[in-house]
Amino acid sequence: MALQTATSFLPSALSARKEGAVKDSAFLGVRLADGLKLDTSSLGLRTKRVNTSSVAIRAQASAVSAPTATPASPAGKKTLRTGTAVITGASSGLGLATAKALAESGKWHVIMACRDYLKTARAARAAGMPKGSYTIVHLDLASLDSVRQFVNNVRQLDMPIDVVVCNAAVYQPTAKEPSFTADGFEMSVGVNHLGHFLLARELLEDLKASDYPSKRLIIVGSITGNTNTLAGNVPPKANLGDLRGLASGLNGAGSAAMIDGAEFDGAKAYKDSKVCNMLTMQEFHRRYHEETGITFASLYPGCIATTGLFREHIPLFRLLFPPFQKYITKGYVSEEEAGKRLAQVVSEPSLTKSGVYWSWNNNSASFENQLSEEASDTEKARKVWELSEKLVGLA
Ligand code: LMG
Ligand code: NDP
Ligand code: PMR
Repeated sequence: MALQTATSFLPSALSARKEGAVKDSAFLGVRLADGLKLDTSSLGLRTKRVNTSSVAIRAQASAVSAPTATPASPAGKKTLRTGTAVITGASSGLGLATAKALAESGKWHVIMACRDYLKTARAARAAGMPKGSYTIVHLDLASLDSVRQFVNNVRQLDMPIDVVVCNAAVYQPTAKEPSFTADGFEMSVGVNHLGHFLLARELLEDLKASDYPSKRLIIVGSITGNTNTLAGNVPPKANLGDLRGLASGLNGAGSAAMIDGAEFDGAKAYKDSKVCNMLTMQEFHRRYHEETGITFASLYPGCIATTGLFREHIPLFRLLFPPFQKYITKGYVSEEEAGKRLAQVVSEPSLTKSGVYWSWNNNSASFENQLSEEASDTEKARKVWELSEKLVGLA
C-alpha cells in the first residue's frame, strides 16, 4: 500500500513525464495562475491552452497500488481490506481533520479531492498524515468540467471507491453581489450543492462497483440550514421557496441568483445550499439505498468556529465567534473532535443506517437528529434533484 506522491511539475514548460501504466501512476492537480492547463484525461498528456486559472498537472507517483483484498489473519479470521475514501475539501478544517483521523487509523486510504494541490500537500504534511495513506487529486467544484475530469482521474488510479464524503464548501456572508462558477451558477449553491451533486451522481457508479462491505455516501449538512433550531433562526434564514431561481439557472442574469428567486444574500445562499445537501442525501437514500445497499448520510458535526469557512466574515465576527460558541452557546467543537465525528460516519460499524442526519450530544455520543420541515420535505427533495439534474447536464 505504499504510495509516495512526488510532484514534478514545470509550469512554464508544462512538461510532465509519462510514468508507465496507469495503474502505477497517480494524477495530481495543482493550481497555477498562468491560465494553462495540462489535460490529464488521457495518458496522451495533451497540453492545451484554456481560459481558466485551474491547471491540472499530471505528476509522478510511485507504486500506487489498490488497497487489496482481505488477507486472512493468523487466527484465520478475515480482516477488512483497506478502504478508500474520497473527501472533498480535505485541505483544511473538517475535511483535513477527517482525512487525518481516517489515515491514522490505518484502515483507510484517503483521496483528498482539492482545488489547491500545494496547499493540500502542505496541510497533509503539517497534520502528520502518514506517507502513503493519501493521494491528492485536483477537484474544483466551481467547474463541472473539473468535476468530470476528477472522476476520470480517480478512475485512472485503479483504486476502488468505497466511501465518498461531500465536505467542501464556501461561505460568503459579506458579499454584496453574487459571484458565479465557471458554469454560471451562484457560487455558494454552485460549489456546495451543484458541484457535489454531479460528483456524487457520477461516483455512485464507482460505489456500486466496490466490493467493500459498508459503502457510504456522506454529504455534510448543518444546523444553520435547519429552522427547527435556534441557530437556524438567526437571520437570514434558509428558505428555498418555490425553487424558481434554481429552475431558471441561478445565473443572476435576467434571473435570480438565489434559489427562491429573491435578492442575493450570501449568508442565506450558504444556508440554502446546506438545505439542498440534506435534501439530496435523503433523495439518494430513497432512490438508491434499497437497490445498492449504499448508506447515505448527512451530519452536523458541531460548530467548528475556527475553520477557514469564516475567512470572508468581518474580523470582529472572527474574533468573537469562537468564544461565543465556546462559552455561550456551548455548541463549539474543535476541528480534531469534529474530524473524529465525521470519521465515525465514514467508518463506524454502528453508523450504517441510511437516510440519517447525525448529530452529537455534549458527551460526543452520536444520535439521529430531526431535520426541519423544509429540509425533510420529500416533494422539495424530488424537485431539487430534478432541477439540479438539468443544471449539471444529467437530464
Ligand atoms: C450578519 O451579521 C450580517 O448582517 C448578514 O448579512 C450575514 O452576513 C450574517 O449570518 C451571517 O451576519 C452578523 C452580526 C449580526 O453578528 C456579528 O457579526 C457578530 C455576532 C457573533 C457573535 C456574537 C457575539 C456575542 C458576544 C460574545 C462575546 C463573547 C465573549 C465570550 C467570553 C467568555 C468569557 C469567559 O448579528 C446577528 O446575527 C444578530 C441576530 C440576532 C437574531 C437572533 C435570533 C435568534 C434568537 C436569539 C435569542 C437570544 C439568545 C441569546 C443569545 C445571546 C447572544 C449574545
Ligand atoms: P473550511 O473553509 O476549512 O473548508 C472548506 C474546504 O472546502 C476547503 O478545503 C476549501 O478549499 C474547499 N473548497 C472551497 N471551495 C472549493 C471548490 N470550489 N472546489 C473544491 N474545494 C473547495 O471550512 P469547514 O471545514 O468548516 O467546512 C467543511 C464543511 O463543514 C462544509 O460543508 C461546511 O458547510 C460544514 N460545516 C461547518 C461548520 C463549522 O462550524 N465550521 C458547521 C457545520 C457544517 P481551500 O482550502 O482551497 O479553500
Ligand atoms: Mg450561530 C445554540 C446556539 C447556536 C449554535 C449551535 C450555532 C451554530 N449558533 C447558535 C446561536 C446563535 N448564532 C445566536 C444566538 C446568534 C446571534 C448572536 C448567532 C449568530 C451567528 C452568526 C452571525 N451564528 C452564525 C453566524 C454565522 O455567520 C455562522 C453562519 O450562519 O454561517 C452560515 C453561524 C453559525 N452558528 C452556528 C454554526 C454552526 C454556524 C456556522 C455555520 C455553518 O457551518 O452552518
